[in-house]
Amino acid sequence: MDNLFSLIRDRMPSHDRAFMTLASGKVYTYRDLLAESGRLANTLVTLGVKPGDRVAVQIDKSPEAVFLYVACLRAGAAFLPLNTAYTLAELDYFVGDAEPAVIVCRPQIHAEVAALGARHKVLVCETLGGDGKGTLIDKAAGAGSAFDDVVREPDDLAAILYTSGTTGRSKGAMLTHRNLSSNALTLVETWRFTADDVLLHALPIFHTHGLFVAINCVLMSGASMLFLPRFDGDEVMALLAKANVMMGVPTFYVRLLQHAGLTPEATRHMRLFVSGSAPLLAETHDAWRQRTGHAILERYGMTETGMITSNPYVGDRIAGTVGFPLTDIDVRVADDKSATVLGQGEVGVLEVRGPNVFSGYWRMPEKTKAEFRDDGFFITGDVGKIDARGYIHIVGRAKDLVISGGYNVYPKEIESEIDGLEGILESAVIGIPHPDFGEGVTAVCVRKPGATISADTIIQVLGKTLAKYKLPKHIEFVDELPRNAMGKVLKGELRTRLAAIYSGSAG
Ligand code: MCA
Ligand code: AMP
Repeated sequence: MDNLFSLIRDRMPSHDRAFMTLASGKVYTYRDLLAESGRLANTLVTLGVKPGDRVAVQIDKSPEAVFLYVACLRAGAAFLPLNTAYTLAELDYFVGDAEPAVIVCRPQIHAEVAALGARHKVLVCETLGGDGKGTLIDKAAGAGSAFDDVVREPDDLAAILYTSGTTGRSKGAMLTHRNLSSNALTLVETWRFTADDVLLHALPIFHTHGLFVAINCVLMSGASMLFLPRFDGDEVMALLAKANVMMGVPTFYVRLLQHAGLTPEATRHMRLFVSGSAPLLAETHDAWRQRTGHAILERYGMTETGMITSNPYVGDRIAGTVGFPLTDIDVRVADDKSATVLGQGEVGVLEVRGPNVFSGYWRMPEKTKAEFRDDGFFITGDVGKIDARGYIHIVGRAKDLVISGGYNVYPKEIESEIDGLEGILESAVIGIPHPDFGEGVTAVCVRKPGATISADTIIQVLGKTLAKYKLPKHIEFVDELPRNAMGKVLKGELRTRLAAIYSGSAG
């Protein structure tokens, strides 16, 4: 029985222990987790979900959303979480591509999502709100809490997480029970999680960081979490005393540093602060150490691979590095074009192999093949080097990608939308250093001769189809885009030219 949940069950502490505590003080025990996920698993089966079927969810963060994730594992379904910021236009693509058996959405957009689902022949559309109420929960209330977990092979699908491609549409990364369980076990050991830990959870739960890194570490160690609906600096500071571990994207740390209450006393009880999903600036690492006495542990991962490297739990956590490969994971640096493996200190693309690496992109065998070397290494698209002590440094990206507040934005997607607008000749989307989000999505646009289209109009139109976090924070109009002899837009030159536009901006 290699269902990830069977491992979790084997390691579960006394069922009376807390699994999740809310800011209100309400506690859900491991017994509640078993009962509620059992009810939901029975409900999924009644709705027609069979092992291997996809269950697509676009729902706000709530304890019930976590129970639904666990229910999918137990029922052998593939959990397919979607960012709540996605618009209906974006959702349409994911539903059409993944062909889920069931969609679970927020109650307020049920009519629209049900109609969208029906167009793709998805006939079951249930609701679940951030308050834990909805048609799915109504149905689960009448279901039994006992459920026989479905037997899964290690290579069976546990989840699909969509990740945008640099060209074309988003790709569904297929993650297996082995991928998730091996990574969770490794992280529990590396970061020394035990049943006595309390993780402050303020991340969204539709991406790898909040879902698999945070929640699976808690589940695999029988720990508990202080579960907040979203990141709010004041609330985090107020509740920090009740936790001993926190995971966050760099923006969390940047924002918390603005709190006068962030002192050595306020953080003395903390065992670990983890950062990832985007580069943590050395200055943030240093400022945090000065203010609290804690060295943030930076780690590195991807949707396709889970966590790949980590700074050490014991030993030097070096600012500006992402540490060492995790147990059983091989990392090497190779020349992007020739695939030649490079030596220590040489800069190239990072490649990774191990039980954590996904099984491929959903229904895209060609794209999958293109991202692997013949010997099984996955090409991350991140540019880095390995120093004399074995620490890995990420120095850039071979992929055209902007990471804003931990969310990935693919310039190509935004450029295509802008280029389709009346009055626009062409555009280039780039990331510029941003004091709050790390990188700010920035569009450089060339109008057609005589056109007067404004930045406000561009934002307004894009907002109809694109998630808000993808919208440019600034639009710059230029007469022409700089290009090299081959006609390729010189994005580096644009980045240099606009480097200072967000300096001093509060966020
Ligand atoms: C919100 N906005 C953003 C972002 N978030 N804009 C750009 N980038 C963002 N990340 C927009 C809002 O829609 C709003 O628009 C305006 O910015 C200000 O919102 P604000 O209230 O400041 O934002 P927030 O709600 O506080 O959110 C900021 C956040 C959030 C807390 C940093 O984005 C967040 O939780 N990020 C974490 C993402 C994450 O979990 N990534 C992990 C991916 P308007 O003013 O127009 O309404 S997993 C991964 O990357 C790999 C595997 C890994 O290694 O972990
Ligand atoms: P995603 O696949 O959306 O989860 O994003 C993964 C990407 O986030 C990686 O390929 C990196 O470019 C970036 N990333 C994650 N963690 C770090 C980190 N600690 N430092 C720099 N980049 C990171």
